[in-house]
Order: sequence, then structure tokens, then C-alpha cells
Amino acid sequence: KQLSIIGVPMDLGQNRRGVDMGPSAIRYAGVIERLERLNYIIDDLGDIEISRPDRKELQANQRLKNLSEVADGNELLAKKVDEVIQAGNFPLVLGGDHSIAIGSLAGIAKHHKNLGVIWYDAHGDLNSADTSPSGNIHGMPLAVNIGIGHERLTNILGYSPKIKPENIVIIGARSLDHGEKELINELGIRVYSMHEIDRMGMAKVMSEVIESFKGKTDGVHLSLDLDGLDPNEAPGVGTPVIGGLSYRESHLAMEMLSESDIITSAEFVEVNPILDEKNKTASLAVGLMGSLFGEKLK
Ligand code: DIR
Ligand code: MN
Ligand code: MN
Ligand code: MN
Repeated sequence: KQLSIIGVPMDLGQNRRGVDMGPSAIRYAGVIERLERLNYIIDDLGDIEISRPDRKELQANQRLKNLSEVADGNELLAKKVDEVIQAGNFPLVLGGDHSIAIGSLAGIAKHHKNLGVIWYDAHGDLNSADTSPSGNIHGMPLAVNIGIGHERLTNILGYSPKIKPENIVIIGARSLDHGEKELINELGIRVYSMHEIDRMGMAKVMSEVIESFKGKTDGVHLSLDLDGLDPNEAPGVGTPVIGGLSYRESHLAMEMLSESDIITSAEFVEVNPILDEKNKTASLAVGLMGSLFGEKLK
């Protein structure tokens, strides 16, 4: 099986500089060697080109910061992901901030009628310009993918919505904004917050998630924001939230996904080496990829 790696040096979806170096940090932590050992053929397609921000525009649009640069980068990413899938390969996208899930899913969802999405994150990423407390687009990609948000973002590759609310599962949530909670309730989006994970345990949570997708979806995308993990494990993220998922819970989740064989595309986002401790968060990401791609069995 061939994995195509796409780096997205995007930092314009949020305020902390440095997350654009995420793809380099993850490559430096040995992602290619790690996955080659699992008998995958790795095709590293390099990085998507992201244009630098226009400061005048940024001043003008504080509700959707860097909208045109984020939209342009995601358009390029979507086309690249689309090509990878057309070639029959598995897209593995390395961020970059989480706004890149707009482009990843635009490219992926084209190929699926009923794509499942696992959103592993401390946050819901369900804001829009109207509900966002920050104006940062990395807090909006899940909303965009269900068709809510600025047309420059929702209409990438010329179709919308990309995914259905009933096919989404959020895991690890512990920092949801008011508007996000309203949307979750209105649309009935499934959320395993830290509360449910503490009560049920990760093993039960993942069996439920896997069972719910089997036979109902024609592919499942994993969108893993490293801030879903506890900041003690993943210090190199822009918006850390205390009380997160542990190293062990996260590896268990990846191993169960590997065994289930339901994942058809994945992205690992928000690794910021400037905020990190000796590349710990990038190494963690690479370890999680190892588990996701079958290290336990091979
Ligand atoms: C917050 C933070 N909900 C916002 N979102 C983050 O700005 O919309 N997403 N950090 O990953
Ligand atoms: Mn920058
Ligand atoms: Mn996120
Ligand atoms: Mn997050």
C-alpha cells in the first residue's frame, strides 16, 4: 500500500507563529523511516505553497483572519489530495494549523458518498465568523465541512457540504464555545468529551465509534489535532487545554483504528516546534502514526 505524505506549512488560521514548521518537525522526527518499516511505500510529495499574509487585509477582516490566504492554500491542498486518491493512494496530511482540514476534506469527500470523520481534538472547531471568539479559521474547519461558513471556504472544489453531521464523531472535547454547543445540540453531532472518556474508558469509546461507522460509511477520515492530548504529552501546540487525553489512551485509540481497518485518510495537525520541548510533540505525532498504521501487528 502506498502512502502519500503532503505537508501543509499553514500558520495563518491562528495567532501563534511557528506551526507552519510542523511538517518539517514531523519529518525530522522520522515519519518516513517509521512508516517504511511497516512495509508501506512512502511517497513524500513535499509541501503545499502557502502565500504570506496581506497585512492590510488582516486589519480589515478580524472576523475571518487571513481568509484569502487560508482559502488559497486549502484550494491547492484539496487538488493535491484529490490527485492522491485518484492515483489509489492513502493521503497522509501533515499540518500546519487545523484550518487545513478544509482542504483535506474537500479533496477526500469528493470520493465518498458517506464519509465518516473522527475529530480528535480538545476543541469542536465548529465556529463561524458569527460565533468565533477569536476570528481564527482553525476554530472553524468542521463547521465549514458541514457547509456553514464563508463561501470562499465552504465552496472549495465547487461543492458543499463535504460531510454529514451524523457521520462526525468528536473525541477529547473539553473547550467548546457557546455557539459550538448550540450547533452540536441542534445537529445532534456525537461528542465523546473528556467526561464520557473518563466514565466509559477509551476502549469502550473506540469500540462504539468503530461499530457506528462499520457498514454505514464508505470511508473514515481521521483528523487528529495534537491539542486533543494533554499538554504534558503535547506541549508544542498553540492552544493547549489542561486535562487532555493521555499518551496511553491515544495509542490505544490508534491501535484500535488500525485493527478495525476503517481509516482511509488521515491528518495530524497543530504541531508547533517553536512552542515544543525538543521536538516532543512531533515525535509523539510520529509514534501515533506508527500505531495507526499497524506497528502493533507488524
Ligand atoms: C476557539 C479555539 N474555539 C476558537 N479553537 C481552537 O478560536 O474558535 N481550535 N484552538 O483548535
Ligand atoms: Mn506567518
Ligand atoms: Mn482543532
Ligand atoms: Mn484543538
